[in-house]
Amino acid sequence: MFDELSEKLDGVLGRFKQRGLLTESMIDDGLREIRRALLEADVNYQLARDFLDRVRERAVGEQVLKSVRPGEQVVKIVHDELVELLGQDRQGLVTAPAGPTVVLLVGLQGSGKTTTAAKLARRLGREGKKPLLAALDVYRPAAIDQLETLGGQVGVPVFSDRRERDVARLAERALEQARADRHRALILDSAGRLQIDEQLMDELRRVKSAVEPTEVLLVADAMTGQEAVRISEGFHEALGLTGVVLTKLDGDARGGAALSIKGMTGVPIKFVGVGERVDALDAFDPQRMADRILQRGDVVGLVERAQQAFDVDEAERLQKRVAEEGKFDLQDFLGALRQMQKLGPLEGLLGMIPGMDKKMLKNAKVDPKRLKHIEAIVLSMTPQERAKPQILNGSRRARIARGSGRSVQEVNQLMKQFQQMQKMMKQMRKMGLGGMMGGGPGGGAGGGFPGLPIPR
Ligand SMILES: Nc1nc2c(ncn2[C@@H]2O[C@H](COP(=O)(O)OP(=O)(O)OP(=O)(O)O)[C@@H](O)[C@H]2O)c(=O)[nH]1
Ligand SMILES: [Mg+2]
Repeated sequence: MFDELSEKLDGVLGRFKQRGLLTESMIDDGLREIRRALLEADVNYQLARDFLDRVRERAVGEQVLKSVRPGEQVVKIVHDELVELLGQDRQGLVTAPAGPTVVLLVGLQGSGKTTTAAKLARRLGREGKKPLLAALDVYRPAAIDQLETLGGQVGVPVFSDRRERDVARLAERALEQARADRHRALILDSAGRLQIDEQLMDELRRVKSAVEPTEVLLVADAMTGQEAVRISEGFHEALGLTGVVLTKLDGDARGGAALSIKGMTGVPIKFVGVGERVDALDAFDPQRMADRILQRGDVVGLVERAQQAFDVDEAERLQKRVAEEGKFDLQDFLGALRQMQKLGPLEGLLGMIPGMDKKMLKNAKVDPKRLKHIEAIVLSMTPQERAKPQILNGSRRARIARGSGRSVQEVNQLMKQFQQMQKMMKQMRKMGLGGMMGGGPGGGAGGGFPGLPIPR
């Protein structure tokens, strides 16, 4: 989502870094470019101006101009100010001191409330909070069905009553149920409207006073850009929000909303939705987001995603082979693909690694539908072939194609993909990521997926 902004900032800051000396006018030229990049990313105008004023003040002061590596100092200042703009500290969910933590999700139609409810429930479930979901969208029966389906997917019960019309009463009863069953979290999925209207706000206010939620989270669609900021302001004024969940950050929104919400409303972004799947919810961390925008790589995010999805035993086995024995064969390839499948889009994941080549990522993408075919192909090989892919000549490939019911072309394509991944593994090891992340030669104890972090 921040690709364009990221690239532009990288360009300007890269030029700063190359210079031995900086003058005030050089800084001004650079800042003008940064300003343009921010505005193109749809950042609020006033915010962008204040941001640059602060950067300039610090950059021309603070001995930066006289320092040995002024460019790097400027980069650091931009980074710090970006973190400041995004909200400084990571703001997690507040937990109720007694009784269940009640999270009320509000937002316009289609912003992602119901999906987010399920994602949050999954997250809280994993934290041992034994959550309960409740469907407050009484206007569309399909909305209740949707939540029930999602609840089933994440293994969280759903409270609903298709006959109850009074939403505040429904919320109260959900809370009673949560208390009775000793749930430590209750997530209320409310109905959306096409736009902010008094009736919607009134209903939500009544829900709010009925159950006194610990958190009132606005679910806002990042794709709507500055509109998301305006909506946040409206909901905040009417309800007093405690946080924002910004969804669809995986789309091609320009990122202005993410960069403006905290600054414009004072309400922190707590989570971001990064996909349709129930595991595609990340805690929002200003520090990490700034790192990503400045292409410093979201290594921590990577660790967290990996932690949630990896089969640790399999990862350790792979890690050991690649790092210690320098081996990576087709069997490993298959294992790696299966792991990556669980992690969601490979591209998004690897994009978090600093220095990853974007073009290489595109080539390395795993199409979920192809995994089955790939499995069939690899399983049609002899153990020797899997271990030594270089022996796969034309006639062997033809046999494998027949055996797996795939075309020779597909077998060839697979081999190409395999070689790319092999190359990628080498590259990641070269960058020292294997070692840094608990594997790799001299990387100390620990196992991880080749090049990817596996915290223990
Ligand atoms: N790509 C992507 N899609 C998302 C994300 N969050 C939600 N969606 C999709 O957005 C659409 C709407 O999501 P819902 O959760 O039904 O939205 P809602 O706010 O509950 O909608 P209403 O109940 O009609 O107001 C669905 O197709 C979701 O899969 C996200 O983070 N990324
Ligand atoms: Mg909904």
